[in-house]
Amino acid sequence: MKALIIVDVQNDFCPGGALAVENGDRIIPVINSISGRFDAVVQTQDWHPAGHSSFASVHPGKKPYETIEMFYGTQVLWPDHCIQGSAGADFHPRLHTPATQLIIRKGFRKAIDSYSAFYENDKKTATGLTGYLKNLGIDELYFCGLATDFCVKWSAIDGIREGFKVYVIEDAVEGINLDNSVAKAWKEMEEAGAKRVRSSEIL
Ligand code: VGL
Ligand code: ZN
Repeated sequence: MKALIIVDVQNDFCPGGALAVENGDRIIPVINSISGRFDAVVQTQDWHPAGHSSFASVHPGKKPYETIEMFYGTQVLWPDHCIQGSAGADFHPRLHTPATQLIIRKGFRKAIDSYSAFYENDKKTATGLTGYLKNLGIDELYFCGLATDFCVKWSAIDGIREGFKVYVIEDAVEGINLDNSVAKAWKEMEEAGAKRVRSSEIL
């Protein structure tokens, strides 16, 4: 059984948003055209409290896209984005969501960022998504959404670690691309065992 995991298709990651991914909204009609073809559809929602530790604004002297060492490793610092309850945290209005069964919110603990749909960035604190999918008998995951080089990549690699067969839909993802990170992300995902597919190959 197949699940579609729609990662962070939120206003702040789309053009005009606080952490806009170039052409981030281009993928929305592609996702809308396939979301009815899965046994389950899950969305993730980046959901930060104000003053979250991943925001450059809370680290004196730091600017967005610089990095900092956190207790769990190196963290890229971001502009303030996807603040709980804000319009920027809402799903993009053109994303059709009737097939969505479950919304996994992440990044709501102030001291730790969370890119993956499965684990926070400490790689220990689970979201519960593995249990949900396994209980439904899902064994194949198809990833789409934003951003290729952060939340999609971490989710896809964790999906493989959790024992699923993982596909990443290349025309239904877009990346932030810091220092060639989109090309690096594809390499890491494919080396981990993810398969790159196009939306037209999904029946
Ligand atoms: C994301 C940076 C910060 C993402 C979320 O959805 O890829 N990137 N928060
Ligand atoms: Zn975030």
